[in-house]
Amino acid sequence: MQTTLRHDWKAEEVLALFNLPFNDLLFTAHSVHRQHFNPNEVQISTLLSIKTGGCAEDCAYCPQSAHFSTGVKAQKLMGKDEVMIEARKAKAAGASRFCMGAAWREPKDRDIDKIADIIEGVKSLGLETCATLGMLNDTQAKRLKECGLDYYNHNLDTSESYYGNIITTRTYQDRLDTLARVRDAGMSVCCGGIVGMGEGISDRAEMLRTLANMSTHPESVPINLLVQVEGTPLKGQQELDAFDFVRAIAVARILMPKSYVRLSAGREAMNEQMQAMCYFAGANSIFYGEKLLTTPNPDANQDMALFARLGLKPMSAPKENVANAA
Ligand code: SAM
Ligand code: DTB
Ligand code: SF4
Repeated sequence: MQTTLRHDWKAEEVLALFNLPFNDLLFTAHSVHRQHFNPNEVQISTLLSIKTGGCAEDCAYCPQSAHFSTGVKAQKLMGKDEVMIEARKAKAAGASRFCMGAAWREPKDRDIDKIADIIEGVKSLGLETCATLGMLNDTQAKRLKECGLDYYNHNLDTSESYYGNIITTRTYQDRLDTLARVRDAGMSVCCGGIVGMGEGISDRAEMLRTLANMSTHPESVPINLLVQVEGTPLKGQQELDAFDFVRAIAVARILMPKSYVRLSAGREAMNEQMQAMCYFAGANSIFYGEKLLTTPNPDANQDMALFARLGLKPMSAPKENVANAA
């Protein structure tokens, strides 16, 4: 079976994939995965919150929003030296990419000056760099590209129709505009979303269809399982059926065959069998290290033990920083 990259998926087609019998869906996704990737390699990124909490936005899932009392202590932007210590540790632990997250609606220009210096430092260690700083204007996107930022993460989070239930302080179009600026500036795009927020299958299908119908697929597609944090409006949400999460990974793989699909937040709540199923369904990237931004992630040696049991290998050399053919 030969897959070509498509950008014209129809809503019914994507929904039909979600509704396939589980075995048919997994078989298709795994076959697509094998055509484009070594199925036994996983890309490893480490995440660091360089500016934590106190965020002006009201994203209903987020422990860092100033609208909710979650116990997250607000911290100002970290200094370069502190970030470099963490980046060196990430590299020594085997990460190929270092992702820096800031709880901002959007950065100020003076923040970008500091971030540019940090990015140059991290890059000098031979790590790929990724940042997620909120909305960007054109000038900011160009500056980040110039200082050597490889990836920019900005998620759609959910479908356009469900979006208003989750965030009211910025629009879906705002997100698409930032993503277009990142692409125009020549950076690779890391864009995905969250499942388990009470959305329906059609919302998951719609979100993945929006990503797949972009003129260039995001190089990296993080699929997060909602981490339910005390104090956020989504705490107490009905837990997602594990198979529905695996289905979302499989459909992302089929729709975006050459993209790295990241089994992102939520692994603490997944057993090893479920994670193994995600790798089979086409996930080939993870966040590695005991913390995501503010919530726990499995210990690195726990992940390495699972990799050993499954015969998976971390991808060592940065080799994904190549924009997909359109
Ligand atoms: N403030 C910037 C923004 O929103 O673009 C960057 C940081 S923000 C924390 C990055 C992403 O983390 C969000 O878009 C969301 O997809 C994910 N995220 C945040 N809280 C989460 C949670 N509780 N569970 C799963 N994913 C979460
Ligand atoms: C993404 O899609 N997930 C990451 C990263 N991009 C920035 C963040 C997950 C955050 C989970 C909640 C927390 O730790 O605060
Ligand atoms: Fe702020 Fe980002 Fe959290 Fe939304 S997801 S509240 S923008 S840190």
